[in-house]
Amino acid sequence: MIALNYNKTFFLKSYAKMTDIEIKDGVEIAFIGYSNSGKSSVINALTNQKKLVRFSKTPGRTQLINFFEVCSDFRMVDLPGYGYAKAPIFIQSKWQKIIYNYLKNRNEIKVFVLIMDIRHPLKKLDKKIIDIALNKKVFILILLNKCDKLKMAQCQKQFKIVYEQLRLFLHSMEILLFSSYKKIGIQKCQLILNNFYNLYITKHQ
Ligand SMILES: Nc1nc2c(ncn2[C@@H]2O[C@H](COP(=O)(O)OP(=O)(O)O)[C@@H](O)[C@H]2O)c(=O)[nH]1
Ligand SMILES: [Mg+2]
Repeated sequence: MIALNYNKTFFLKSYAKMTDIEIKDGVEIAFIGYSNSGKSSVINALTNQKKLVRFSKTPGRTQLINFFEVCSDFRMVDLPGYGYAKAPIFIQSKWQKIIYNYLKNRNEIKVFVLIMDIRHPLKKLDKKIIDIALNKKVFILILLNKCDKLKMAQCQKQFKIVYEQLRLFLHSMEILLFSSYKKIGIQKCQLILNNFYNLYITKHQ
């Protein structure tokens, strides 16, 4: 069992369109969520780096598909956030299409990491992402991020709400309390991703 060294992650390349992506094979982990849910902060926390993924106070700024390499066969992909209310509708729907297209058609994706603000879980577009993953039979790792914002009892209550709503699908997903600020859930998340890497290399050696 190989443990990945997440600290060595580096920025690989950005793409505006799926058809431009020339990277192939290996394991890809797609980071998905509403803009401002904390995708960039989560990737920075997982890789123990402060500025690997630029994040700004202006949500919705990431408008590219950004690839980060953990090792030669394992990449993290930061997708544009969906549902940025201040962006014009046509821009929103354009980006939604790019995200859906990438998630549906990219075979390298082995895990969807769906990031939600623990205070507002399972919004409309989150459910759509879950549908795509279930149809594709891809594992979903749900991170209830910003759990530092709530007391433990409230965190558990929110966890239970999400757990109950997804009860039928728990065979292909895992739900974790997470905080990129307080570094909660990082190790568990890394272990789960390590498993997918090991599955891949066992099949391909
Ligand atoms: N309290 C708290 N705030 C967070 C956490 N993760 C991200 N944030 C904040 O949420 C905002 C959006 O984060 P960002 O990573 O840019 O989200 P993205 O738009 O999904 O990439 C920023 O102001 C972050 O500082 C967390 O775990 N706890
Ligand atoms: Mg971001």
